[in-house]
Amino acid sequence: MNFDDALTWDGELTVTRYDPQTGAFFVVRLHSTQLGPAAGGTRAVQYASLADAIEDAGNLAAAMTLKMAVSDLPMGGGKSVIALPAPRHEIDDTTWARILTLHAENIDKLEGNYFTGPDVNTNSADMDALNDATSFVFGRSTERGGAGSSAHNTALGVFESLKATAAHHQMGNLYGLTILVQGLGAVGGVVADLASKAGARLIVCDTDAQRLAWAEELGHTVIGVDQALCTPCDIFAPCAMGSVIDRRVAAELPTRAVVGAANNILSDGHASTILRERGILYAPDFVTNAGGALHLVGREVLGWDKDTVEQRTRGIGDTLAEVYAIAQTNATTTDQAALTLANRRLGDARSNRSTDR
Ligand code: NAD
Ligand code: PPY
Repeated sequence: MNFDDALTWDGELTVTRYDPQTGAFFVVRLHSTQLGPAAGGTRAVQYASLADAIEDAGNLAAAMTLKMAVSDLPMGGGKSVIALPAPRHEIDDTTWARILTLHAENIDKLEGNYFTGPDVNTNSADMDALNDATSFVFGRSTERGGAGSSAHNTALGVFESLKATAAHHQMGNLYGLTILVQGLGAVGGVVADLASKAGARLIVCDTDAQRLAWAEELGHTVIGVDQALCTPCDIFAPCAMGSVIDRRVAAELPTRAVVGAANNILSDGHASTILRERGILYAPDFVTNAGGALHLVGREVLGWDKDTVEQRTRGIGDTLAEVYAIAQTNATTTDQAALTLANRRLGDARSNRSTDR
């Protein structure tokens, strides 16, 4: 086991558990409870090593802290990772049910300091199953009284971010722009749809042939997944997985802007500097993909109706414009500017607490 991450991570708590019966390894990481209980989804994927799973959970939990802070939501940041013994589609129903039962136990033991929700490979039906054994779950099905899938709202926030980015970067509106969407899943599919209706020309890729057939029927240009980082476009929209842009990719990506749904798009602290030097406008992911958090926390914690959730999600475009303005004023990367905005809120919470005493 590599302990480097444990020694350098700046979060509050890491919980791990191994289940020999299924081979699943559970990681729950609470990065911050400063603004409220930590919240963030449960991701169930295979990892090359347990150390990778722990590190991924830590990076994702830290991003949740920033997402909640920039979105003005009264929650902290956390995330669960279930490192699976096989690809999700190869895991049978009985094994999956046991994995969810054990994970519900993990969450329940945290006694409300952490709320989970859907993430990669978990959905509202899985949240219903978790809810059989713990109440600290967002995103149950609407039939079970939950907020349901957050994907549509996440896509709406990404769409607003595309518009705000085009406007700021002298590209006008989306009409006639070429947008490359990597990943046509629950979020990327809707992003492509909204952008296409706004007059953009879509280039798309996915590993799933069914999704590509649907895209072709709609008249989008389909490319191979290995072409995603070398096909020229006006805006690159990563909506599949994170860590797609390291410093090498940043130096060559043939685009004018990056706006996506994926968490932790940049795998490397230096990538944002290189993008900036090349004049590529990067929309920080924890700002653009906050529509899911606004939906789940808005509906289930703050009692917002659908219109309020939509109005707040459309406001993501204004938050992004503020980030771009800070970056210009401070002559920093947009990533640094978004951190400044998030830390302002985290700092306000700290100073409010000390004046309360
Ligand atoms: P999803 O699983 O529905 O979609 C992902 C899609 O990407 C699938 O169609 C998959 O086949 C495709 N894909 C996988 N590997 C690929 C590759 N190498 N190249 C191209 N396509 C590939 O997931 P989703 O809910 O649409 O989420 C997409 C991303 O957005 C994830 O990174 C997720 O963490 C992030 N995100 C989602 C939400 C939400 O509300 N769903 C909120 C915040 C962030
Ligand atoms: C994310 O937005 O990345 C999530 O993990 C979804 C989420 C948001 C807020 C609470 C729980 C899950």
